[in-house]
Amino acid sequence: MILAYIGMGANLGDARGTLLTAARELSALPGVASLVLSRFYRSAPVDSSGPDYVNAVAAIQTSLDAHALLDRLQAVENRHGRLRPYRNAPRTLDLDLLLYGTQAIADTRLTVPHPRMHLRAFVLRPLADLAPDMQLPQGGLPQLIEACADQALQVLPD
Ligand code: A4P
Ligand code: MG
Repeated sequence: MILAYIGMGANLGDARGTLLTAARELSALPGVASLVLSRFYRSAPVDSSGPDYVNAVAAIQTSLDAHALLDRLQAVENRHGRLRPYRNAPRTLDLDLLLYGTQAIADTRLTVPHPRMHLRAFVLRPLADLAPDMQLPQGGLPQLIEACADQALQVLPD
């Protein structure tokens, strides 16, 4: 089993409801043994447009290899009506593979660790809910969060 972290985001439709449903769908996938979800955060779009985003991170234990997991993530995105009209377009659901164990992957389909995760509080703050002591290649989470441009994140109540 590999411990993988999935970044979840949405800014169209019932964003929070979609993230909750998607988390349930991920936990029910064959090859996914457990799922723990962070708190939900609201933030303004970063390098993107449209309504505010809701973001969260899920930690899963999985026997799927990284590319098979990406296939499943994209299938869940598509089931929730994800369209890709242009780069960073508003979206009903975005599921990014942030970390897959300690593996570094760089091929035409997949870059892991996710190349922009260390720059984004909307990823790092929910990640810190699940793994406060985690070290990324660029540093620890508290220092990285402090250096992020997107500081105005709001924790959504349960
Ligand atoms: N791909 C490569 N590596 C990965 C990976 N680690 N995880 C490839 C997932 N996919 C990966 O992804 C495009 C291609 O990236 C895929 O076909 C896959 O083979 P996509 O999901 O179609 O497009 P995307 O999500 O727009 O791209 P990307 O690069 O993930 O976007 P970002 O950089 O994550 O930005 N602001 C707020 N507040 N909250 C957000 O959630 N999200 C974005 C998306 C911008 N601004 C935001 C938010
Ligand atoms: Mg994506």
